[in-house]
Amino acid sequence: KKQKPCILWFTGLSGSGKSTIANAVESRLLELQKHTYLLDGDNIRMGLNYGLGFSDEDRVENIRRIGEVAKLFVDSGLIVLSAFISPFQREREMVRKLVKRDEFIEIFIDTPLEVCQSRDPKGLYEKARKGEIPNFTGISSPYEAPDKAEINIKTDKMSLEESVEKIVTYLEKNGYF
Ligand code: GGZ
Repeated sequence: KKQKPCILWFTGLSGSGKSTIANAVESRLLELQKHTYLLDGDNIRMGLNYGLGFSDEDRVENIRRIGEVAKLFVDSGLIVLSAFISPFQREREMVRKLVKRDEFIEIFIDTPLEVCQSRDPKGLYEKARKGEIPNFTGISSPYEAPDKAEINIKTDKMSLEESVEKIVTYLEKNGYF
């Protein structure tokens, strides 16, 4: 089935729902017989970027490498899904410029910090508040929200199904398939 390659760049706080939504979008795309690849902490921070931590410098390098890998997959014709906090506007813009204009689709998983903190699925926010995790995004390290993301998802106002629908509809309407 025809498809136009692109990067679906998810950004948002820890616990915002990036991975959950990216995984659900990928499942939906596979049902539609699209060819995809999902980049996330499990396959990147454990491998290619093993050894990088959470200082500003390491996060910049993390995102730079992910951007370059995403570009390679776009060259190979895939719809790439990338699910990292990617807290800095500057690096997200850097990745945007690596590919053609319509090949970078920024998706802001806009979940308020308070909601992420109350979800706290891995107990990381609690640890961060106690000072046990340094440079924790939203607590002791900044998150720069996008101001012109192609797609905004408010997870406290939309279900997972609605979020997936919004993203897939955007791709259909804009001629990606
Ligand atoms: C933020 C951290 C930190 C610190 C470990 N700050 O909820 P998670 O666990 O599964 O997702 C978070 C993940 C963030 O890694 P990214 O590669 O997406 O970050 S970035 O784009 O900023 O490079 C969290 C865990 O790693 N984690 N320490 N200090 N998140």
